[in-house]
Amino acid sequence: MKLLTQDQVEQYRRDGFVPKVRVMSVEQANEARALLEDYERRSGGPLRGNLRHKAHLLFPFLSEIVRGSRLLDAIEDLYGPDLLCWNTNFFIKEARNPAFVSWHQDATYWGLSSPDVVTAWIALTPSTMENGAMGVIPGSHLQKQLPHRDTFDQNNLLTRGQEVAVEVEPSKAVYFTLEPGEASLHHVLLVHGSPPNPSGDRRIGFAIRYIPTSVRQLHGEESATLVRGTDRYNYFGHEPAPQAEMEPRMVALHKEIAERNAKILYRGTNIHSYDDPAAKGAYR
Ligand SMILES: O=C(O)CCC(=O)C(=O)O
Repeated sequence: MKLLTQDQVEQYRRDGFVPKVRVMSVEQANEARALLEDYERRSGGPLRGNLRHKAHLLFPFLSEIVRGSRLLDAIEDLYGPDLLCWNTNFFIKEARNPAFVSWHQDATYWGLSSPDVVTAWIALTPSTMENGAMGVIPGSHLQKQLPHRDTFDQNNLLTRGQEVAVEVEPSKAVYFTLEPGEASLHHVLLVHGSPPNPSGDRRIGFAIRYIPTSVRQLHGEESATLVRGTDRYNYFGHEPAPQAEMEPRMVALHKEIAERNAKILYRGTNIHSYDDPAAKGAYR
C-alpha cells in the first residue's frame, strides 16, 4: 500500500468511496485557486463551456495536480501502477447560486468499458454543508448501472442534467466535508449529487477521473493523459503536457479533444459540443 490504509481500500470496495485524503497542502490548494481566479479575471469571468473540461491540458498548475505523487499513490492503491487521467472537470458553484448536481452515477454516459474508474474530487475551497458539499449513497455502486433520465435543467451542473430514475433516499446520504487540498475518492457507479451554494463564497471542486490503462472507450476515439507507469494497451492516444498557460498548440488540441468527448457524452441528442447553445446546463 502506498498511501491508503487497508481500511480505506476496503471502504472503497464496500461503500464506493474514501471520504477524505489529503493530496495537497492547504497552501498549494490556495495557490491553485489564486491561479484559476487570476485567469478568470484576465479572461473576463468564470470558466465556461469547453474550458471546464480537461483544463489540465491548458494550465500547467492543473497538469501538475493530476500528476501529483501523493494523489497517484492513492489511486495506485485502488487500481494498480499503470494509470491514465481520462478526464478532468471543474465543479464550480458560485456564491448564492442555484447551481446543483442531481443524484446520478458517473458511468451513465461516459462510454467506458469497465467500472474501474475513480474520481478524485479535490477541494480548492472548503467544501461544507453550508456551501453545497457533495453527498453519496454508500454502497450504491454495487447496484450496477441504474436507469437515468435527462432533464437539461438550467441549474444542473451535469452535461445533460441527468438524474437517476429510481428513488434515492436522501436520509441515507453521507456528505463530504473537505478543507482545501483534501480530496474525496468515489467509484464511477456510486450515486452522488450536491445541493446549491447559498453561502457568500464560491465552492470549487476539481474532479479528476482516473482509469487503469486496461479500460477502453466503447463509443469512439479518445485520448487520455498517462500519469503513471506504462501503457501496454494503447487504447487511448496520449496527451502532451502544457508548458505554458493557453499555449496555442494546446488550445487547438484541447478544442479537438473536448469536442470529441462531448460527442460521446451527448450521444443520442442533437447537441454536439459543450458550447452548443442547446446544452442548457449551468456549465455554460
Ligand atoms: O461537485 C459536485 O458537487 C458533484 C461532482 C460530481 O458529480 C462528480 O465529481 O462526479
